[in-house]
Amino acid sequence: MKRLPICLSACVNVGFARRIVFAAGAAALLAVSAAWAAPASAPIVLTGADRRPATSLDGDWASIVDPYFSGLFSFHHQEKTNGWFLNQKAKPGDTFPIEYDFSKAPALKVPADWNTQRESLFYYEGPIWYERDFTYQPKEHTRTFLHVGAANYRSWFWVNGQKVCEHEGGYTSFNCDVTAAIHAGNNFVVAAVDNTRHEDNVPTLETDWWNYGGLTRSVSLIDVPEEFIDQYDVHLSRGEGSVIEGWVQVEGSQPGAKVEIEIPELGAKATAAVGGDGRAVIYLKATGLERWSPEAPKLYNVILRAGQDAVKEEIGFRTVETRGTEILLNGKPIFLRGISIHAEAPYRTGRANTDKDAETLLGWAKELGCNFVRLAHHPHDETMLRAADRMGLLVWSENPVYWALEFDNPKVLAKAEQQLDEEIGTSRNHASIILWSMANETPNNEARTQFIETLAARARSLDSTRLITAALLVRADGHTKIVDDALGKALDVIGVNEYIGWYEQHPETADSTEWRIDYQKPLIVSEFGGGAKAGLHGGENDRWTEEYQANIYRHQFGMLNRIPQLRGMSPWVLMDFRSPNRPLVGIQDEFNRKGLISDQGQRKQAFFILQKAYKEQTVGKPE
Ligand code: GCB
Repeated sequence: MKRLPICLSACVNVGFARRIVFAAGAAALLAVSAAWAAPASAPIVLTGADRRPATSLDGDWASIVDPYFSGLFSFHHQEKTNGWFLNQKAKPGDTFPIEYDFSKAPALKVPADWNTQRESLFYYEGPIWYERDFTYQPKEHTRTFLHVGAANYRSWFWVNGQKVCEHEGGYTSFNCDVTAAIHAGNNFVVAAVDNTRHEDNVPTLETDWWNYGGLTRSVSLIDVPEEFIDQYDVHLSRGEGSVIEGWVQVEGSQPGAKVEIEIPELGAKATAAVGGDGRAVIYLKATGLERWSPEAPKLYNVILRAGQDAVKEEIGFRTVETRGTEILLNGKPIFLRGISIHAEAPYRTGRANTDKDAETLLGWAKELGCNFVRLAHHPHDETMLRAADRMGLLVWSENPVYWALEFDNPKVLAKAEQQLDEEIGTSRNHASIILWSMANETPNNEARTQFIETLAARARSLDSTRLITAALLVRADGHTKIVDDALGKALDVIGVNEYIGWYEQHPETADSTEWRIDYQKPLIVSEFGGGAKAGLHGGENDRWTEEYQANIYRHQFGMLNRIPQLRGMSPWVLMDFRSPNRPLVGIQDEFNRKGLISDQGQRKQAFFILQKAYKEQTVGKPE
């Protein structure tokens, strides 16, 4: 199916024919937004983009800090036609001044947040411009995408002065079609990235993590043939023994075009024809298939072919479902021994985005005895998911619907939907992901419930093979914790956060706490814990000491074991992480200290308490 031009729902691709008008002085300050072409079709996702040959644009980019966004907006706040995206150089005889020069501007590294690169940017919230020169040799009959791993929060991209896209949402990847803008030889790409928080963003003004800005994940150029594999979903059928099913979405194809799937190790191969919607439905008998599990995280090389295009993937095959209050992995009840993880980089701080970050964080989770991680509070870098697949860790993947969004604002719903589409579209082939989480600690009201029910229905329609969850708030009546949030109806697995012994009462209060859960569904206690500064010691009742935190953990296990439908837990949190809400000098110093491990890798006492409980399986039971 031919779909041109292609862009994201929030990524507005400018029509191919549009030309930048070079003009001088105030006359150039024309509003151009109105001239933009609306997105003509569904966005390009490029599932498995990290598996495709690519030209990396990582490294040093020239940067200009632009707090008033004067590189894009005129003094009367109209969008400029001669903004800094033109990357102009002053020439003798110019009739107007060029007040910026990327060639003299200091560098920022990509991929990385800007906050931890330059002291003056530590608290910065606003727009920053990036520019990078590159040489390129476009090939005939190919399309070229600028693939952006993530840009927090809003971003604009131009190639050789021509606008190629805009995107909103800081934690998902997107693709700008640059085919018409790129040429043989020297090229340049300019990006403006703005991490200003707004009430109608997803997430909104308030969060409990650092608002790291910038091109925080890798940027590359990906060439594909005119007919190419955009998205695919390859998974084990729940129903039949060893049947692999799913679909492949081919862009630029004609109905009837052939798609092939091959798993060489199993000697399995099948072909399917693309339908009128560009999608080929896969059905492949895979006799002798070894299932993926935390104990044996077997991955197979899977090759997908369509016309001249091919993607070589590594995919694990497993099933996940619920039966009453049980969670079944490959048909067997499982208890999720988990830990929550923020995308904070170990040792260096900043946004986690490398293989090494992923291996360190997930290595610690393994050391703890986990078979499960909650990747909070937004989609993490693909490197985390690849590592979880390899290391055998089950994953709760979360969209950034956090605390109190503007739930009655349809535009906010559209933003959340777009981010959910991107999350599922890009990460749906990871065996590790078993849960899509729709939200964290949202207020219990009708607008909220409707909003998240809409998201849950969308997630199910995009992917019926996984379970839907959300981390709910709990109310209390005396010593009884009550889970009756209306949102529970829309979930397959109920997540609940509680902070007995930290935000309420004392660690021992857990001993006499009972739970009333109004849903006969599996329950995960998705957060509990308390803060401790690594190396600070004292009595069990001295807040901020390792002993106090350890005491919270000790008292939780008995209570958790009294919840009949408890099927998992992911205490808060693996490692200390930066948050501006945590200014307590000498203790927090702008870190949330609820980590079991400090940001410098020191294990706190509670780490060993939880490790023992997990290794000896004294907490939790699968059925
Ligand atoms: C929560 C939030 C999490 C916070 C944590 C805390 O309930 O879900 O984002 O960081 O509590 O430390 O207060």
